[in-house]
Amino acid sequence: MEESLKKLLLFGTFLIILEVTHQTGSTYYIHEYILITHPRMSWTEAQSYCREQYGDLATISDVQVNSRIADMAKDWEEPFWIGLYEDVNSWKWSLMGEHHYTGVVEDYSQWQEDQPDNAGANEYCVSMMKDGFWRDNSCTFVKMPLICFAEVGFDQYVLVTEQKSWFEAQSYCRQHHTDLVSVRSPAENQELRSRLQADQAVQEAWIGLHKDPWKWSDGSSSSFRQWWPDQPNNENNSQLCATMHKGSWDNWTCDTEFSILCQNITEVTPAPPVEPTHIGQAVLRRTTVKMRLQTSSDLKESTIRHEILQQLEAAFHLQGLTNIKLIWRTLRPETQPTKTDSCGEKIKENLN
Ligand SMILES: [Ca+2]
Ligand SMILES: [Ca+2]
Repeated sequence: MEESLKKLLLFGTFLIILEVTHQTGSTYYIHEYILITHPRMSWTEAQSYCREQYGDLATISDVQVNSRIADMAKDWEEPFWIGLYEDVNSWKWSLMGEHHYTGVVEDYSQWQEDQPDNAGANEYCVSMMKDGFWRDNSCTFVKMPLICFAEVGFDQYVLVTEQKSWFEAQSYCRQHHTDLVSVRSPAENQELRSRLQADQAVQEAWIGLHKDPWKWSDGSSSSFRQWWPDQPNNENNSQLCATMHKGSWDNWTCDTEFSILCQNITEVTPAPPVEPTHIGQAVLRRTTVKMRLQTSSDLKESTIRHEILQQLEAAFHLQGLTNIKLIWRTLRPETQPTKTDSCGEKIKENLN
């Protein structure tokens, strides 16, 4: 790496721009990534800075872009913020449909104290315990019974005692009933709690609450991730923002001050080709015209020659040709071929 670029990395504001284009029809997008090494900022400050100065914090949407950015920043030893963050308030019910939630307490919840804690940074699905309180659990590693909701049938709550992961539970309920159960009110929570307490074998069961944890600052839906093997670990339940370092990602407390990676996306729509007009062609073309002038004036006089050009230009203006330039061109005097040139003599010799 050049010395000057190293200095820029250490003391300067930004590093380098990387361009990637995506084409849709004739429109394409130029993606620029800008690494700001100084000053260092919290993730929230970084987001504001990038939105003011460029477009947003960077979204890294595939392995090629990730490698190019890693390569661009290979001499920068510190982690830098990217646009990925964990949206802690993105809980939603598996069962969709507005009519199902009309007239109920908005965002009703019954979390156990200290929950949700996202232990191990992989708890994105929710269960109800025998005492009626909720906690977040791993959607894939933890298996337990489940409660389905049945829109039609004898009983709208169906306790299934088979041990399933949350995703298996969701599939089961959607296949055999309507969906995993939504808990919309204290009365409904109380009813479900009594169902759990009625079954001695059941300690805890999945309900329909879950979340898509990681989101991009620019709203992009890319699911590409490049975490280090032991990340994201959500140390102390406080690491909600993502950095990149040596090509892989880690989650950190968002208040930590790091360098930042911004992006700027420019939409380019090429203008349609313009058909040249007659006037345009005349302007662009240089034309030599031979003219026979009948005059008693001396055409070797420069004032006379200038006056003739002025009169010709005035005539063109009347025809609508305004952007033209006329100049005299000096021609070499024409020479008359002689009858005894070398070519003629050769022909004569051959004939003899
Ligand atoms: Ca938990
Ligand atoms: Ca971490």
